[in-house]
Amino acid sequence: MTISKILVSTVLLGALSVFAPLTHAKTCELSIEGNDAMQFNKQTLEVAADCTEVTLTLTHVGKLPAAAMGHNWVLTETSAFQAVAAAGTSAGLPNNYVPKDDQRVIAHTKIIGGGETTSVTFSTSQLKKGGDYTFFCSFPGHWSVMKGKLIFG
Ligand SMILES: [Cu+2]
Repeated sequence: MTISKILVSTVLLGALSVFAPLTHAKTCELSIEGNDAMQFNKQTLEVAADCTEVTLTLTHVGKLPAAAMGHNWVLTETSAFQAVAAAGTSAGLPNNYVPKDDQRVIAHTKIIGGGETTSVTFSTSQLKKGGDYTFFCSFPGHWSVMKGKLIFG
């Protein structure tokens, strides 16, 4: 970040704190692992109600390359997840198996291979407390087993 961007951010934060003194930004950290056996190590991820942002870190603890056993982390409403997974297969690896500019995608990482780590930060303003959200890997064939629920609130 350049000095001028930091200064602008500082000024903006200062202005926000004057106009909205009760609003506190809180970034919450989530982590999950994928492996060479096509598995995530968690079936549930929980985000506390006071988190304003979430940073999700995905680590591929296997050894296989992305072309053979790639993993990503995609979040949608549960009602949309199968359709988004199918659209992701059509989108292909150059698009990280995620449909471009699709409003149903709340957040996603890129596809990574064994030994790699990636992360994504997103605002919880897109989430409703108590909503039904599914995270999954959209690599073709993975989403039927590599999936779980994200709970907010
Ligand atoms: Cu996968």
